[in-house]
Amino acid sequence: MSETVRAVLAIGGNLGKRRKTIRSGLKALAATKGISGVICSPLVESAAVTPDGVDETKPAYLNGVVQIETTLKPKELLTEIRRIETEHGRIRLERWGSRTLDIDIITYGDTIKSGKELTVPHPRAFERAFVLVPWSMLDPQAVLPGYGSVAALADELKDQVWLAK
Ligand code: A4P
Ligand code: MG
Repeated sequence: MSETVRAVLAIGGNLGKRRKTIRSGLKALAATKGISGVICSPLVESAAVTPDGVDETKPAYLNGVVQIETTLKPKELLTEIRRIETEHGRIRLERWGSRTLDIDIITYGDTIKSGKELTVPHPRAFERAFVLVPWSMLDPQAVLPGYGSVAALADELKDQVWLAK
């Protein structure tokens, strides 16, 4: 039997019926062999962050953070989340471009690794309000390996997101 690891995922999108797509993405995660105990944070809304900075002309994002228990290895988990993104109409055109559904691996247990295909913890999680704020709501005690308390990091950036209606 493979070891069960707790992983934290970020889920979000800014195109189409955002809440419906996220809900469907969560169902797809829960239905995936090797993934159990799917719990999602409250969803927050924020302006699109692009390589040129915040762009309020782009559709706003809806984001949440998801805790899972998994027996999948990190690369297997990445394969499954890519499959789920594609099934939800994700098309990759430009870096940080608008999308129906994005799922990123924020942490995988306490693993720290930097690779071509996968880096965990996610290299930009520490500076992203749309990850830190919902994560701190889901788990006020959470720690981002290498950076410390998620709640403390979230507190610095909380003005950048708002609770989705
Ligand atoms: N990859 C490496 N590490 C990881 C990881 N920990 N989790 C690789 C997931 N993927 C990881 O990702 C590009 C490649 O990163 C993958 O093929 C994988 O091998 P992608 O999902 O195809 O493209 P992306 O999401 O545009 O790239 P990236 O760099 O992950 O984007 P970010 O940093 O996640 O930013 N603004 C708001 N308000 N809300 C958002 O959710 N998201 C982004 C995407 C930009 N602006 C946003 C939001
Ligand atoms: Mg991504």
